[in-house]
Amino acid sequence: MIDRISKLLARFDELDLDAVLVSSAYNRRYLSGFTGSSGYLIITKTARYMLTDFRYIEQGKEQCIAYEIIDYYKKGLLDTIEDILLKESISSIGFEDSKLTVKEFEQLITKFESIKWIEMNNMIEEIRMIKDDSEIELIAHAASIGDAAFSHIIDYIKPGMTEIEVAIELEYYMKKNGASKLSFDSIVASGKRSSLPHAMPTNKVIEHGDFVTLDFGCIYKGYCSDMTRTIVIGEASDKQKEIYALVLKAQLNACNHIKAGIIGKVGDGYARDIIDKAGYRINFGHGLGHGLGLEVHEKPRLSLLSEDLIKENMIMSIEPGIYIPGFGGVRIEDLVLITKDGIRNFCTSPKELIRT
Ligand SMILES: [Mn+2]
Repeated sequence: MIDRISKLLARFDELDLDAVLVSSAYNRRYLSGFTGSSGYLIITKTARYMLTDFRYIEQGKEQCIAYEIIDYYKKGLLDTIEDILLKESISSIGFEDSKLTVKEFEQLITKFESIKWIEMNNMIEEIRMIKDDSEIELIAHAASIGDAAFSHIIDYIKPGMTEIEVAIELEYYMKKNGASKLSFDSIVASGKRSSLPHAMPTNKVIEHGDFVTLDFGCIYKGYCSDMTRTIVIGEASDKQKEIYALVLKAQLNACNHIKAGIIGKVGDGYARDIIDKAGYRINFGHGLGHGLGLEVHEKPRLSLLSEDLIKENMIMSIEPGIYIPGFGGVRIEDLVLITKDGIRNFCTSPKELIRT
């Protein structure tokens, strides 16, 4: 935690900050280790406070060793903040402008008129883009639960099952194998429904000849995984083979070329150009990938317009797809660590077309 706090302190001068107020759950957890549902951090150049309520005092003391824990219910939140700001002689404080509600912000600026409230502009989210060793290890483990779940599900899935039955089995397997929750609602889309990039599982029965796209992930000790595979039930048609081979070619080309130092739109192009040249430009309408960590979608992005600089120790998805209404779709998604020379792929599941 101290390393993460140091990274934040190193950026205080950019915005002329004396302190920051952190109110959002993911940033709070990142900077303190606190897993509870309610709490505020106040971090100054020399002191750290975690404000929470009675339910979390004991837990806070265990998890947030670097912080002084204060029960703000005793005096009320605003008066508790006031005590700290006075004690620490704070005259300017950064806040999470993309997280605080308008009402919360108005209460703060009304109560503390003499203090300068400064928008942090996702400063903490930017620090979170670069993963430290412990985060890399947890995400790798979350991804390994996903790989194991996929290998289980390709033995389990049979024609006649519904999409919902398959999704439940996936989710049960991940939770039974160490996941605390899902990182998002699992996608199981079969047959023509596989042309819907974010289809929710339904009672549709999986049939012989269907493409089935499985996009799923879990949370392990707070960190997400995310992977996608498309399989075919029984024999693939020539058209299915063609589309699948094209998405795979694009995905492999991106995996082979993405490395630290490129710009997001260049990374996106490694996959998109191949799909465009084959005539499927309009069938790949989403970005190639996104950052991932405590949240399943984080900065940076690999997309058509992304100017984000891709750096070492970012963790990103690489997930091209082709979606053809009335026919179906294919997406192949791996989760990778960006390295100086390329990537380290956390997903070990096979990528050639699996027929079950
Ligand atoms: Mn994804």
